[in-house]
Amino acid sequence: MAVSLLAAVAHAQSQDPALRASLPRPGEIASPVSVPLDADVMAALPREPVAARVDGTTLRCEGVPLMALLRATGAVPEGPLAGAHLLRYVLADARDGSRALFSLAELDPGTGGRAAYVVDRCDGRALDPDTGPLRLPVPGDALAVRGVRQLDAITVVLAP
Ligand SMILES: Nc1nc2c(c(=O)[nH]1)N[C@H]1C(S)=C(S)[C@@H](COP(=O)(O)O)O[C@H]1N2
Ligand SMILES: [Mo]
Repeated sequence: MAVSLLAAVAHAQSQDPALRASLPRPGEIASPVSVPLDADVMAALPREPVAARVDGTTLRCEGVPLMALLRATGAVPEGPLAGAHLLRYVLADARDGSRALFSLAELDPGTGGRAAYVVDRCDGRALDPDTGPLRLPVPGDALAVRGVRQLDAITVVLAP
């Protein structure tokens, strides 16, 4: 009885970073982590509508929340982030060499809560080859400078 209770508590603590006796340290976190962006991965995640302003016009897009993608691919653990996870950042690279950066703390609903999305459709159609096939709108940003078109790679890096 006591043993199974202890096991249950240990299991719960291992699932919830806020309850861990020691927070994740840099040495325990892989870096860099490359996040797969193939259609199979995208298709397995719940899709959401996204309205993003770009230079005065509003794009009506649909796709998957970046945080859900990061969690589903194992790049980021479930639950509120803590410890060295808050020292990690997400790099988004485009085919034209454009790049954008987001801290995990900025994206995590438990801290900054800034939503970013990986979308493959806007205004009712697949993105054209110059813009897509994937784009990364960030509706809360005042300017669309991080709204990377031609999204090519997502990498999660632990700050040195
Ligand atoms: N790959 C890539 N994405 C990019 C940029 C860029 O130069 N390259 N410019 C950004 C800026 S500054 C703006 S305002 C918007 C413009 O998006 P639009 O071409 O759909 O109008 O794309 C953003 N995403
Ligand atoms: Mo811009």
